[in-house]
Amino acid sequence: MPPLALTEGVTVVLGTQWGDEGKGKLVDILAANADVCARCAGGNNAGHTIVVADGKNGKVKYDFHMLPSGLVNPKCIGFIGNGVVIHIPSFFSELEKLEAQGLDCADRLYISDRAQIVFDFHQIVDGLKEVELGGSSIGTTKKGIGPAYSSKASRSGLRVHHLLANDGGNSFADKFRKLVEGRFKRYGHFEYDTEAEIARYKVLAERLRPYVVDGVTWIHKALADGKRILVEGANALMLDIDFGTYPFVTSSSTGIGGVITGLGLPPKAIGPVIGVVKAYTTRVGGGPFPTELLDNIGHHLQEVGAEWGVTTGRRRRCGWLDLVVLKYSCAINGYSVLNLTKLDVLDDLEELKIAVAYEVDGRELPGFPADLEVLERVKVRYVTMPGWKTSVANCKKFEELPEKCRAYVEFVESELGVKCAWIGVGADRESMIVR
Ligand code: 2SA
Ligand code: GDP
Ligand code: MG
Repeated sequence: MPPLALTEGVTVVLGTQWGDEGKGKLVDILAANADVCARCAGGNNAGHTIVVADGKNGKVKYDFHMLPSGLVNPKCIGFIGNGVVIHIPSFFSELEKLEAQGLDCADRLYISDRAQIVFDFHQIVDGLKEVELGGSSIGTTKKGIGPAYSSKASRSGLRVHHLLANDGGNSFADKFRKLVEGRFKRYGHFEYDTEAEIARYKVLAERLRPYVVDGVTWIHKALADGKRILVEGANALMLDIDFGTYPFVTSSSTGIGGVITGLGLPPKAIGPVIGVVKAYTTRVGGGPFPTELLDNIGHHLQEVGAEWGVTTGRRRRCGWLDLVVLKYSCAINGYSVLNLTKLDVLDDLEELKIAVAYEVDGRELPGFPADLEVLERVKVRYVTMPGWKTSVANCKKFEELPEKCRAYVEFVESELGVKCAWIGVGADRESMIVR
């Protein structure tokens, strides 16, 4: 596949580590050749920043949370699949903010009728659960993601089609009251005006109606019409509900499985799967992080990489690149190619370490362990490589990168057995080496 020419069918972009690898930027670049950009999982916990030239020697920065980042491209249609949990007021405020920045996208956005709704009470419960967990809290974004997926899994959640039922909102109101009542029983009577919410959602339903489609029919028509569909993963594999560092994970399937269930696509429809790898590692929120750097180097990566959460503004924890994580991620998601990002952030470092194995009691582990108690005890084995100590920001071709920098990239490629087809050397759209 020539790296920038999307073929007809489905191309997938997924996060390989703990998120914020720069998926949004790649999605934006690929969306220039996509007809549809789809979200399949997560909600407005995600944060994707895109930086583009404004045509007047300046830059515009767009932040996406629930809407697909491909919308920056005026011809690309946005689709929110059934696997997404949608907080409707936030959907409209995100849309309004983008429109205020001059991005007209309201008339090219569709939402699956099977998507689950996140309500304000889910967000309240998210906060209450975190308080209950005390010192072992997850560090969620408090966007109600976990509680909304809990409602879904316990079969009491409300979906978009429930909100739009043709009975004057009566069946929605009944189900909604039961759902809230259940939360009161579990968490005590928190401040929440159920009847006022029902009235608010009656109005929101009519605002939302024009965007809603039968999601399965819609995506299959797009496929049958030969459209190029780009799927934008949210969060990343190490935050996956099954494969991540459970319970320090989000509540959706963030890997390739979530693409299939979150859009209603058969496996045979899936084309290239692109893994986005940050040249070091970051994680936001609680949970284990074997290569975390709590010293000056960690601080340097945080500052130079501007590692702040796009949704919550929280400081992201930083550490060395971890090939144990990446091999695990490659095995599960089966990446066809990789996009290595933020290589420029490593420019000034004297030397660089890359984790190549985990050992417990002197024995190498065969893979990434499921048990966090084991993970807490691992001794990380590193290889050390010399830094290149020069800026790569203006490099346009792989050959222009300093030799030591190329050696870093080639080591990652040879260990993972997957090519880095794109290499990010800056936040702008143009700062991307294509091989
Ligand atoms: P949640 O809110 O239930 O999904 O949180 C559960 C864990 O998942 C992590 N998580 C994230 N990690 C990285 N980036 C995310 N998006 C934002 C961003 C995060 C932000 O792009 O910067 O602004 O803080 C994201 N969303 C969820 C979360 O930290 C918990 O560890
Ligand atoms: P996502 O959640 O994977 O889409 O990533 P985020 O947008 O949350 O975080 C990635 C951040 O890094 C954003 O602020 C991007 O603008 C920025 N970024 C992306 N690629 C590069 C790169 O190659 N170099 C630098 N310096 N910044 C980048
Ligand atoms: Mg992000």
